[in-house]
Amino acid sequence: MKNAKNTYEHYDNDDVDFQVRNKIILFVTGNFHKFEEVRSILNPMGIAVGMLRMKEKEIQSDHTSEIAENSAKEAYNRCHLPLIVEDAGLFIDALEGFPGPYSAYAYKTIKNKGILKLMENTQNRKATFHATIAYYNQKTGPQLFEDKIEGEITLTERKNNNTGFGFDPIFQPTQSEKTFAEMTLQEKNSLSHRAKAANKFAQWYNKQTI
Ligand code: ITT
Repeated sequence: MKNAKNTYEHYDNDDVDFQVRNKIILFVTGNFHKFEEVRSILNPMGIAVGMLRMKEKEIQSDHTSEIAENSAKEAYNRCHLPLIVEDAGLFIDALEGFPGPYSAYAYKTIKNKGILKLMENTQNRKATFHATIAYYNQKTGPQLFEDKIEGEITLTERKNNNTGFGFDPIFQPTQSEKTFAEMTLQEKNSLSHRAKAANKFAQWYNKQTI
């Protein structure tokens, strides 16, 4: 009993809070695919990550970095735990960067078929996926990690069963013969915008003494 009491005395609320805080990062997202992709990068690098569905209203901006930074601050102000958010977008050259920051809306409304329709007579199929991961905790404030992957919009949707999400069936990275939706999670993670940003984040995080 004495030991138990000592234990409680030792780990007062602040200590417990501190210890838990430094073991788990929350990924604030409503998208389970994104969570799975990021978790499969971070876990092997010793970073445990939990998914928190707490959708904030996103600001409008042309840059995924501004959206991610703002969302991270807003989410931190609500839950006061170390967290990441990620904002991604598909920027299509021939459509002047559309859907870019409007990717979620475009996917919900016109979907892949609508994008292919817009590109019907277009020779220039170049497109880039951008991702920004924003980390936030009280000590570091916002920290941003960005990357991108170039490729092209395919002529038709191509996918394997149960792999990929969103624009994956119409995006083929330059280095590959497959669309993202024809790849395994590991294959997508070896190339993707999100995986590269997650790697940058993990390398930075593992050097911190927070
Ligand atoms: P959050 O809750 O994390 O915001 P979301 O699905 O709204 O989830 P984003 O705003 O980052 O995510 O991305 C906008 C859309 O872009 C997303 O819904 C997908 O349709 C598409 N997208 C993003 N990353 C993608 C990827 O790796 N592969 C295919 N489509 C992707």
